[in-house]
Amino acid sequence: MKIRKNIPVLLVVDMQNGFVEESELPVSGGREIIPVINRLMPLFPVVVASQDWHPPDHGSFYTRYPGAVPYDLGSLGGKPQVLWPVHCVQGTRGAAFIPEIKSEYFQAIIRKGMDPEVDSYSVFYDNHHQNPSGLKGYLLERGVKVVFLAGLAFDYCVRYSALDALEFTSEIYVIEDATRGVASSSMAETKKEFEEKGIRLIRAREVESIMAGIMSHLR
Ligand code: VGL
Ligand code: ZN
Repeated sequence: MKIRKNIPVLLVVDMQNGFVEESELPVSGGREIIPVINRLMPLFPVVVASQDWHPPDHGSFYTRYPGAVPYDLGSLGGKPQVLWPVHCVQGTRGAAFIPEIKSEYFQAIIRKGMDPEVDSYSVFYDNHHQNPSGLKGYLLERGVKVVFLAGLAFDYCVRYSALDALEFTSEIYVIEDATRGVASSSMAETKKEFEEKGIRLIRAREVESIMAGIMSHLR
């Protein structure tokens, strides 16, 4: 039997119409990372995408709270909750993958945020850390030990997915020119937390050389 080790995955987080400029929950510079991610995907033996996939009455939407405006801080299920604009509603254009992203490289797609009573930033768990998506088991069964992350948004779904990946590996790389964030304050907070937890920020051009090193050990 071939012993597989250190298999790397590229997690492509929420590259959906709803998160690009002038869209539902706009992330500035979101479109700029499309070609970067398209260039990176073919380098990876495992590529998994996530898709924010909310019901129309999701509890993270400001529209559920009379008098609220988008980006207010509210609460949901007893936890602080940013009240987001309505975004990524199941089956709508906002929820669909950005047409320019080469989704043919996605080997698996994990949808999240379906439960109206809890938000789900991480691709691995809901925000209460109660319901797993199954992605951890999928990756472990495929021998994945190194996690690279790209996509939207750096300070929310990329952040919490990277932190949850610490459960099964300490080799986590967030590709800084293949991600964009919602707000500068939470982006600064994210960078600080990544530094404290040993999650590394790298550039797309460094990925190639790191991957060459990893893949040479796999042969
Ligand atoms: C996201 C806020 C709400 C994300 C999803 O993909 O980062 N952010 N839903
Ligand atoms: Zn969402």
